[in-house]
Amino acid sequence: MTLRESDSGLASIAAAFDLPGRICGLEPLGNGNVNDSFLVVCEGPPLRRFVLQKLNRKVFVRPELVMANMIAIGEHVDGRLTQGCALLAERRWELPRVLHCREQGLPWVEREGGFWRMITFIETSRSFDVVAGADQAREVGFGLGLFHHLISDLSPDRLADTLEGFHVTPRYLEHYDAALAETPVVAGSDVQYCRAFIEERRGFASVLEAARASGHLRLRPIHGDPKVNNVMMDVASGQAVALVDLDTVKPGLIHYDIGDCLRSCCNPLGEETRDLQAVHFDLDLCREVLGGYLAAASGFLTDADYEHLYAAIRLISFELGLRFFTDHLAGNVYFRTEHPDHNLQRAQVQFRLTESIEAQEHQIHAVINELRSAVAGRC
Ligand code: GN1
Ligand code: MG
Repeated sequence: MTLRESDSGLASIAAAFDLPGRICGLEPLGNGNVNDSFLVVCEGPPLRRFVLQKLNRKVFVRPELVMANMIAIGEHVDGRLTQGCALLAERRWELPRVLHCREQGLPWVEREGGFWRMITFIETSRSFDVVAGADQAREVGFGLGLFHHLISDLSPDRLADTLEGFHVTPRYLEHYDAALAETPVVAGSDVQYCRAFIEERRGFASVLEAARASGHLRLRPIHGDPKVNNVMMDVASGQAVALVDLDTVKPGLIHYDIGDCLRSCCNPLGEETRDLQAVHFDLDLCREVLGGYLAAASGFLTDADYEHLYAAIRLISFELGLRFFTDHLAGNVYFRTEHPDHNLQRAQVQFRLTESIEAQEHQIHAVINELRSAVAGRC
């Protein structure tokens, strides 16, 4: 891998961090919708890889707090791992490490208004945009469960709320109403479908926030974005080895995470598909993801947590569709897009997925109850 001339600006930002060797490779990484990511390779032996990211300051208005959360989580998990964890007896588990800047010693670099950070790459691992099968689905669920388990004793007060309103569905409805009020009337059956879809589910949007307000569900530390491609899988064993993309770590409801993981894993066509009619929620994958999750996380789940699982799965799919559709109305200002109707297409994928979830409500409840009984039987 060689460093191209055009990357010299990037290379100088990368070189400001305390890397272990000369940079010999730098290329775009992944397909995030919000931040810019690059893979940085350092000369060896052995070759070492890192991830350079430019945080989107419109989304993360206090990026230094994002870094503080990331460091707090890392220190907490390190402490837990030092004490030993039975779930990790036969598996590797890592967190991306934050590198500091050589000169100021800060865990970030600011250049021309940009906020940059460098973290370690999880070696000999890879991620997938769609789940490849039952075993992998179980591993993704286990990875999220393990992540939650390892931070379940970290007080949410130790984390900053870096994205106020993130996953608070009624807030997204308010944004939607505001965007709609500003939008000239648009004809078009796709837009009409989305508008009608949202209207029919307005009342449901507050289900998790109402449970939080009444004390049924409580705030805990969450990942915030545990979609399938944020779970790194060991290349050799296929086991989950890390959750990455820790920008959205903050206090929240673990139901946001569980719902997000399931809406992502159980959509076999992926969130970018154009084949709207074929979008569906795969119940078998749901059983695997939730089974994997509970194998690691059942120890801290309450009855109320179980009782809100179905609502979480339905809500987070709906919410992501609502977010994409609102951004479409607002002129694609939040999510990165490749064509003008990209967010409209993504919204419809999530709404189709929500419909499929609703059509399988009884079966999903049955899976939850079956897994819950199995957990109770093991206790
Ligand atoms: C955004 O940028 P990325 O892909 O990691 C978004 C998530 C959405 C996701 C949908 C901070 O994540 O909430 O689920 O797109 N992140 C933020 O692909 O809004
Ligand atoms: Mg993310």
